[in-house]
Amino acid sequence: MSSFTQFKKATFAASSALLLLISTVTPTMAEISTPSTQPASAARTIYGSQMSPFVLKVIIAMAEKNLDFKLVETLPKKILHAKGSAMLIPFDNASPLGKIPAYREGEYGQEDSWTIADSAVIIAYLDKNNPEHPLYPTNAKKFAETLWYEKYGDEVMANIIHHKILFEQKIKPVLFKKPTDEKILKDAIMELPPLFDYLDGKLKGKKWIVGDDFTAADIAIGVQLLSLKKCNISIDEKKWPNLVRYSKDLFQRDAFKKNIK
Ligand SMILES: N[C@@H](CCC(=O)N[C@@H](CS)C(=O)NCC(=O)O)C(=O)O
Repeated sequence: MSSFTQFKKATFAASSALLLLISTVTPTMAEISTPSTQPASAARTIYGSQMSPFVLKVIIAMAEKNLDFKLVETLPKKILHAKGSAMLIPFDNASPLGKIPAYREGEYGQEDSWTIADSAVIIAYLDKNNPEHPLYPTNAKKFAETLWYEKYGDEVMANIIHHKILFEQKIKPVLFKKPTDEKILKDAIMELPPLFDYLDGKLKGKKWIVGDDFTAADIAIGVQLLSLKKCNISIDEKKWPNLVRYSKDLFQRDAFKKNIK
């Protein structure tokens, strides 16, 4: 490993540790910088909170690609408004829908500053602009499969795991100081087996979800599996052995390990 790569890894590790600390101390807003080796025009900023699996997707993708970034800690516009908190102007400027994550390159207010939103779009851009450690295959069919499984993670899995399970068990009590609705939680857990059946079947004989290469799809599925782990929901190895093996392999990757609290 080159000393440059080691330096980048070290700065990322330091930023992750800081980020962890700050998100524990103040869940609303903070700004953390990683010492960057890049010109100011290329400085990367992510707006969001690690509580969000979509933000985590981008953070993990950047770790996989050894890219430096600065996280500006913020909740989505809707939640800030509900809590009577102000929205950061640069975040407002970067996120047309007020959702997290949003991404900026360059400094807010500078002429060459550029923004884009949505985790899948941000990762696709980063991958195209930084070809080392690719997250999207060049083969057309594998590329399409990556897009499909990324969508499956972001939409099908997130609709149950993020919007119902993680929200009821973690987000609602912490952010809104409201009790978990146990019926919603229980019903959502009952919705998981068909998802596990599908993924387990697709993983048979494969290392990663589209084959031998780790892709953005594994990150999208992985962050949802990570949410289940945070909620102490385990996957039955007897019923879904391929999915359990895959989860273990995912969580062993450095980029995931750094973000498992
Ligand atoms: N498809 C988007 C989804 C982002 C998203 O829904 N983020 C949530 C936080 S986990 C959010 O900002 N919700 C606020 C809202 O829906 O207004 C992505 O992948 O970035």
